[in-house]
Amino acid sequence: MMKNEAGVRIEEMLCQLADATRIDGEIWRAAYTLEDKIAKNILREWIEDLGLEYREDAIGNVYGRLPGTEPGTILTGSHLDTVKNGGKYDGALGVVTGVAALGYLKQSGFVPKHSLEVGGLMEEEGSRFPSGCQGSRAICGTLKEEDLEELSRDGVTLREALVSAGYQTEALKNVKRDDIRAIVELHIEQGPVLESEQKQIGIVDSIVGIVNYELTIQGSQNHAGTTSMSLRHDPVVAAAEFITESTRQMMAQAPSATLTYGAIQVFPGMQNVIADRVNLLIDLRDGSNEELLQDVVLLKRVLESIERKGFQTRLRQNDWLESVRMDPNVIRVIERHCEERHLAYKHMNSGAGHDSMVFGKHFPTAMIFVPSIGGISHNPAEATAVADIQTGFELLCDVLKELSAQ
Ligand code: HGY
Ligand code: MN
Ligand code: MN
Ligand code: MN
Repeated sequence: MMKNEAGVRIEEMLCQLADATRIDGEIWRAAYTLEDKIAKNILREWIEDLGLEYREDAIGNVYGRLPGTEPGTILTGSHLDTVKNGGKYDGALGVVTGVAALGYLKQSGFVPKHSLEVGGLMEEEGSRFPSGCQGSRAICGTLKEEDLEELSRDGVTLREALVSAGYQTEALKNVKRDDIRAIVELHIEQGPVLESEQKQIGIVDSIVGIVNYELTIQGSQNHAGTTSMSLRHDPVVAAAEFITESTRQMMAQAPSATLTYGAIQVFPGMQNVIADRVNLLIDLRDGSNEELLQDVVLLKRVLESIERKGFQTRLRQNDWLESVRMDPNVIRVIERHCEERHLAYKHMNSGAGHDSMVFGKHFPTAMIFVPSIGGISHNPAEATAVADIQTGFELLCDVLKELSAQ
């Protein structure tokens, strides 16, 4: 057998998926777009070629299934969507490795007691709409009928996007699962810890809490040349002050928090116009829900200081995902197989969000991380060594076999 045969094949599959879904040279597989459809067609071909059962649900999650002899399902996989100008591995590695693992187990004659399934999940990133994890929320039954209207961006609601992509929104209630016994999601670490400590595997103990806001700071639109500096009400200056002051205070008072202003829009957006308003997208995270609540208080205090200077503001919460601990039994299974394979592994917390943070509230769930080269993610330069992919694949096969027999 060729060295790292599965790892090499998985890397090829990831390249195929990325190459087929590039727009203007960048990977951006947003939910319910042509790129999403292309990715699903490729996935379907792989799944069927491996002799697994293919299925798609009404929110657009796709599944490959290796049927078991008894009821109940062990789910692996991850998300199929990517951020704008994203990489090949975030999400896709878990999906593709899951397909490869189930294909390998089937070919080796393994018949699971409880069915094994790999899922390619919808819209984890918020790639299209203001909040993420729509596929996993629907599986858990927490995506509500009204969310289909409430979630909208650029004038398109989630329902409209679903309908235009050919999905039957009335079947949404059938997406909820009650057959899942355990979930294991394999993912790239997206940080530098495993590489710098020369570990092959990360076992995730918990995932951070995340709050996402959209903030509008309203100023007074006017002429750039005739309005003196002391008389203008420039929301761009207020936004700059808000960003620097909140960042400074957060670093000083909440060292474990991460605060990101990933998108700034200025309206109407011309060099000779003092802006009418500025929109900011805010991502705030912390290890525990208590800490996150305190961080929000800090953020709102800084915002009040901007309001006192005469700016009206509107803070809209797009998402609140609580931090969650992974399941101790699934963790133990992963750990035992790491020991058996003599792998260098490490328990760690995830600063990135995952479908597993939604699943973790409903099903026994845990995650396997593999190293990210240079700790880079949400970037086209994202990469993981083939040898590490191979290790992740082998460990995932072991873990799925054991979980399916429990
Ligand atoms: O935003 C996140 O942490 C993840 O990559 N969805
Ligand atoms: Mn991501
Ligand atoms: Mn991801
Ligand atoms: Mn003029």
